[in-house]
Amino acid sequence: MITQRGRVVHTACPLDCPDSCSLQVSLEDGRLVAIDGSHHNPVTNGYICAKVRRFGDRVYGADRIMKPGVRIGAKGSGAFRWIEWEEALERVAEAMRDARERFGAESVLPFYYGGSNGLLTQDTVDARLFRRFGASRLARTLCASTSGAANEALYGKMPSVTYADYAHARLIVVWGANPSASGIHLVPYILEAQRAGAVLAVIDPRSTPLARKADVHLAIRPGTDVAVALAVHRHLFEHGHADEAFLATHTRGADRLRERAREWTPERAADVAGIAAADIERLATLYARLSPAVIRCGWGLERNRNGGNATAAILALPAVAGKFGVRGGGFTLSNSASWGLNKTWIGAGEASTRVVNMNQLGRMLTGPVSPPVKVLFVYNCNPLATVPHQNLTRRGLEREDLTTVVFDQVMTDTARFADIVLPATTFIEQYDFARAYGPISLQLTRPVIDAVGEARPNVEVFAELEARLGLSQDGDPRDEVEMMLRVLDEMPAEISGALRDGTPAEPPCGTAPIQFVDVFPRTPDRKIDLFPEALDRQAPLGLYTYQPDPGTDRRPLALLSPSSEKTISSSLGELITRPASLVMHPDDAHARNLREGDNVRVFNDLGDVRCLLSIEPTIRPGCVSLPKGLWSRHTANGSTANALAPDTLADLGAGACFNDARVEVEKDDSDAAGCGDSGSGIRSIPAVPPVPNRIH
Ligand SMILES: Nc1nc2c(c(=O)[nH]1)N[C@H]1C(S)=C(S)[C@@H](COP(=O)(O)OP(=O)(O)OC[C@H]3O[C@@H](n4cnc5c(=O)[nH]c(N)nc54)[C@H](O)[C@@H]3O)O[C@H]1N2
Ligand SMILES: Nc1nc2c(c(=O)[nH]1)N[C@H]1C(S)=C(S)[C@@H](COP(=O)(O)OP(=O)(O)OC[C@H]3O[C@@H](n4cnc5c(=O)[nH]c(N)nc54)[C@H](O)[C@@H]3O)O[C@H]1N2
Ligand code: SF4
Ligand SMILES: [Mo]
Repeated sequence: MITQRGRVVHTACPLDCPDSCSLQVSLEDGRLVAIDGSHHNPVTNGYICAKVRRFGDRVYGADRIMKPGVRIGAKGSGAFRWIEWEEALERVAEAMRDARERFGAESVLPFYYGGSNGLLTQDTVDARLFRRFGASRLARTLCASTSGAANEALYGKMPSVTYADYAHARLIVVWGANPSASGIHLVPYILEAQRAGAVLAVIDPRSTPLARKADVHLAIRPGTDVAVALAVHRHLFEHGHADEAFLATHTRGADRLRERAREWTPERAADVAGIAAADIERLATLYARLSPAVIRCGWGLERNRNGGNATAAILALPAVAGKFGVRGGGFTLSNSASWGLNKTWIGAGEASTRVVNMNQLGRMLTGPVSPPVKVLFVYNCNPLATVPHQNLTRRGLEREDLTTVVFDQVMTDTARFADIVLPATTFIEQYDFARAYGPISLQLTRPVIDAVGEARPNVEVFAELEARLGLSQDGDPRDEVEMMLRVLDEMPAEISGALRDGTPAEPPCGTAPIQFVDVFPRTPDRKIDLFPEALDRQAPLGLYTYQPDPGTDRRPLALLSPSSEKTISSSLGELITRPASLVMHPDDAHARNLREGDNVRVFNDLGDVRCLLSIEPTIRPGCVSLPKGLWSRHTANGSTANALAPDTLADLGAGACFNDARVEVEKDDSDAAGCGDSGSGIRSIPAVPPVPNRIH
């Protein structure tokens, strides 16, 4: 027993959220009774989001998987016979051996993403196992792949401005991010700066809480950011606001960027983006005039065909305008690379096997591919809820000749399709390292309660499988504690020393680096590459170009599916009891004769979603929105936004294009309307009177 009666213990949150809060957990008789923020991490400042305050409802909830199971009903029915770990692991090992024998080791596909964003629960023993086995490799492109490619090419992922430094800015530009839901600890620093006179600009098709507080809100058409950013560049170059001395000393490729920006007059960009030219000029003028100026570049804008170009054009702005070198100036994207930690030591070199793009899982499972996928091993991920083209993914998961293993904490939509389910521990039952990607912090998280049911940590399950498959080697860390210590040992001593002592660790760049004072581009020549040739060749039309709206299936409305305050991706979705509502602008509702609370069908050629309607002026006309991370139980037909998202790939980094979904909406008069019985065996949610379901 780790715990005793009535204690408060400290740990951290490793979920896929930029903030990585420090937590204090109250325990009684070894049970979690409350969870809240602590002051260990100054950015957490004693408070956390409402969803993790409810984390106990996941840990002890009705959806928790308590024991390994083997499927007894139809695929997707969620009916299992509960078995012992011994039998479950042997079945998994046998399926992997059998697939290797008959189709080659690449017929096994590990599938994992953001469930456990920590350094221990991913890319350690799991990677070692699948590399040694020779499984197909996964291109982890579901998120941040597109923006990461741009950041890597321009800046070599130079560390970003951290949250606290926003208080020093005179101009804050929040571009395609909604921190009020997706990184709440940034918000107080923005408000503090505003109180001190800073100007706030927000570029977002939705009127997010910060957009409503902003001095300038550009409610652009989704996917048009590159045009707007280039118009700002044009203004800087043509009105003498480009920092020519900085450009000459610290950058390459400025002339080519200048050339590409030339054609983007404010009028042309405004026409493409569906806003007023004067608003673009206002943004450009403010950006030229005010310093320190910081841009919070989010992930909303990367999720479309222009995402790579857009991110590159936005990230290039502080270089052209000369915004670096002062506290509160520069840009923020992801800070996950700030620690410079790698996993070259895990005991298995990078394999050279086939690479599968995770955004096209459905194609991979249903298409003619060689070898076919015979074993799909899902962990840290809920692909049926989170990857594009849901109907194709579902069809793949229904394949009778596919063995699907799902290793998760709760009975997710994907787990219901498993042939074998394995119960996983949560972050309060296991060790991990929580690395923030907004602020710069790294914390050791530790088991504060005993594992619930028969749940086991990733590290132990993958090590067990290795042993069964004859892939263990002498000296391999085997159990969780050994592996945790090994991760510590492989860190620079200053970092691991602090973590061992339970004090905050600092990376070499410090926790609040000033760009171009404390940190510099990590490109080979330490210059910013404003026109990376490789990217110019990679992007279908070249770098700093705009591809018009594909009008997927010629549908008129752009469907966004941004993060909501209720879930982290689909994690904790089991705790949402209300049916989902589509948010639509009053003009669009009026044009379709739709009313608040109507049952609607949102559709395109890929699928349809039957849900409720919420009419709100908080979204620009021509756009509609459903929350990211819904479960099948939240809609009347079991489909979510992902059923409408194309599995095409973004211009850079082969990233997902969730926000390229184009849809039409009509009133739903079918029998299924208003009831949560999805036909996929999910318990039904009766139609409830609609409430405005604000998802900001
Ligand atoms: N509560 C909560 N927090 C989370 C998450 C969560 O699911 N829930 N997810 C975490 C993860 S995995 C990530 S990656 C981050 C993502 O966090 P964010 O960077 O905030 O990304 P999104 O929530 O996808 O979208 C942000 C905003 O982009 C807008 N947007 C959509 N398309 C466009 C466009 O083309 N241009 C512009 N300018 N704006 C656009 C949306 O309206 C939305 O308000 O949040 C993390 N934090
Ligand atoms: N429509 C739409 N879809 C999107 C997006 C969007 O903007 N729109 N955004 C995308 C983004 S930003 C992201 S990051 C992806 C995320 O997509 P996913 O990686 O699928 O993330 P989650 O939905 O959080 O699912 C993670 C699962 O891992 C499980 N898990 C957590 N910890 C552990 C552990 O220690 N061990 C094991 N075995 N399992 C664990 C959780 O219970 C959860 O079921 O979704 C993407 N999907
Ligand atoms: S999800 Fe984000 S805000 Fe919530 S506790 Fe975890 S790190 Fe903090
Ligand atoms: Mo993400």
